[in-house]
Amino acid sequence: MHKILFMSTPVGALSSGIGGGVELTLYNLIQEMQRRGYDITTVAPKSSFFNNAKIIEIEGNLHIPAQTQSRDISTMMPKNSVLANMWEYARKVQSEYHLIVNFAFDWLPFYLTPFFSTPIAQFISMGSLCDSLDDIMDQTAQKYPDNFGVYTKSQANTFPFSDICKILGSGLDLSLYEFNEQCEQKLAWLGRIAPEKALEDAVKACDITQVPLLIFGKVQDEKYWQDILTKYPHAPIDYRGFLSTEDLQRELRLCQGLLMTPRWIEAFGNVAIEALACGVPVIAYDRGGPGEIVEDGKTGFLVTPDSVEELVNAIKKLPKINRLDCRLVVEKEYSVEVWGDRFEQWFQTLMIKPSI
Ligand code: HBI
Repeated sequence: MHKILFMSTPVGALSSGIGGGVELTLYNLIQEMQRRGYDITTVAPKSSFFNNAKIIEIEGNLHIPAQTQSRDISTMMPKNSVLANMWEYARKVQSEYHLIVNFAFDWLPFYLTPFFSTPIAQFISMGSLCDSLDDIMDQTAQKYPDNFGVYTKSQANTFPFSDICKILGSGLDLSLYEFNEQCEQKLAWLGRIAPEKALEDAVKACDITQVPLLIFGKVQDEKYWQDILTKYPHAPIDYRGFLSTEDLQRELRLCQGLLMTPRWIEAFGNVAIEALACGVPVIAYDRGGPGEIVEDGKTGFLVTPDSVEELVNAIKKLPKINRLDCRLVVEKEYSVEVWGDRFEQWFQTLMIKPSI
């Protein structure tokens, strides 16, 4: 039985929503690899929880989300760092595992990699954000060129080691998402409510069109959220909170379309395939992962980044999209089976072969 150790992000407990897309990626990958007969253990900050998963909860102080810092920031370690404690645990138990997989977008795991005897696969969950992190990632990639996996080519292209990255895409357990042919006259926005996700553009577009906007996700930056409410007091918005996948898709599938307004190079944009899985077309800024996922005119519309005017024009064209095409594309490209094959092949090339 192959035993693999997943090392989570240090910014928040799993299922808190603070970890954003990497939480969904971790959950789906654990389920899919367990289904394929792998023994998966996940190391994560205390209070982490996932259904049907073995979680080792580690004490310690959370790390600052990298996207809130400037590019030239020096690497900082909080007192009693949960990340340092997670990797101290990994060091102790490493000989029990055939592979370790790092999901943290932080300096320490990359620096520690050569000190470990068990191979470490590096899954990079965002585009380049910080010079010191780019530097240690590049140094590690030069030593272990087969060990770097990313979501998309546009994400890989933000790093100096883009040519050695394995492009793995993403996947969903489609049985959790119900296709809906009919829809109501309302739009959705889904994600961490923080400046890099530019929710304000979606709210402005709905203020102009007066099409109701359902907002799903965790408020990560309270001041940013309050500023939006103050600036657009008459926008038809309805904040639905951070919902479970089951509750989210029940409301999302009734929407006419999803607006994706990333200000940064979104590494993938799991929310895009969650919407498409429900038959909901996606209107997205043509940058990063969404630019590779949305097929313009077929599963939604790609618009000039940061153009609210083009968002408004695309909203009017949504009825032209055949909602079944959205579901069919996800079944073909983004099922956990297709995605799981890519991850399993990558892991197989890296892991210690278990002794017979
Ligand atoms: N910031 N420092 C740090 N470490 C992470 O692992 C991290 C992060 N910010 C965001 C984040 N992970 C996830 O939300 C994304 O990887 C999706």
